[in-house]
Amino acid sequence: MKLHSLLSPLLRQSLAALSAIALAFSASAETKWDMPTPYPVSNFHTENIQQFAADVDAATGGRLKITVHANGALYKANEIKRAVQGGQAQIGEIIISGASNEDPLFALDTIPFLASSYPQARALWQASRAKIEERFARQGLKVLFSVPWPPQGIYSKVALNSSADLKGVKIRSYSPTVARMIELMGAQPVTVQAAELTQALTTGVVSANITSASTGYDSKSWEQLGYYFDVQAWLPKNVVIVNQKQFDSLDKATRDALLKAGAAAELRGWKTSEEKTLWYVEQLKKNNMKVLPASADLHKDLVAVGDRMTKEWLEQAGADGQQVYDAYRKAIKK
Ligand code: PCA
Repeated sequence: MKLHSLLSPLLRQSLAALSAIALAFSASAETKWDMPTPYPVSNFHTENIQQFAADVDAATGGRLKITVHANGALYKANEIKRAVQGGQAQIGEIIISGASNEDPLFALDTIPFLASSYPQARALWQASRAKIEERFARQGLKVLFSVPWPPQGIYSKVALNSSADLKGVKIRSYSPTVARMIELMGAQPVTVQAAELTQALTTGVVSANITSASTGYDSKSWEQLGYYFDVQAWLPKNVVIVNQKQFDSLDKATRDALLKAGAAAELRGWKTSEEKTLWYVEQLKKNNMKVLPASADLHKDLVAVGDRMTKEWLEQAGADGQQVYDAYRKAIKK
């Protein structure tokens, strides 16, 4: 009796120690990833990514927890790629053409009128995906999925009849490829990330913008700009990239869960992007923006800029570029 009462606290202690060890084990089996993204919480890309993170959580029984840091809060839009490459963040979202000064393949989806509808954008992604993945892989990055923005147009304070009306105007750009286009229109590009757009417009750093109805809506562009020219010139894509070493350090079941959730996010994202396009344009109208198609002259000017950029691109992108371009042309028979 005496012995029992002496042993039982000891037993209890060792049991407690054992369960502490078990807890430590299960805690170490849980992996936490930070995911910086550039766009606002309510943007459809961000919502899609939140769903992706929830899917990964559910499929791994909580063993891989991805925390999404939207709106450039953890890393600014132009820092995210490097953060994922360096492993400071394990996973992140970027716009592909934001890195177009690193590789011509990253510029392809931002050439005016090369692929300017959803079916064409799909064909372009199919034709270019393998090569784009290979370029990211050279940088230690694995592509999980890619989703397009709605077609791109021009926001302006004044009515535009042709690109001559933009001569010398400071236009906001989000990538080197967009900056090149702005230059070729005779205007002045100023790089401003989406998170800083409202401020740049309010302070007059820029007085026009090139983006989608989606970002115009997110940043309430009607407060500064009266016109949206729904040019529909290209559909740039975001891509979700993972640090390859971090990916490889996961067990097979977790890697499979990530790939599966990524594939689902890609399908869902393309669908939402296309379905919400008209809704976004409607919101601009509801907020009293003048939403207009490009005039014949403006359209003609931009087609000429696109043709020139395509030529320049083919010269820079070499044999790989030509192959991708030919495959795309064949797919759309154009
Ligand atoms: N929105 C993003 C990129 C393209 C788009 O439609 C932006 O304006 O930064």
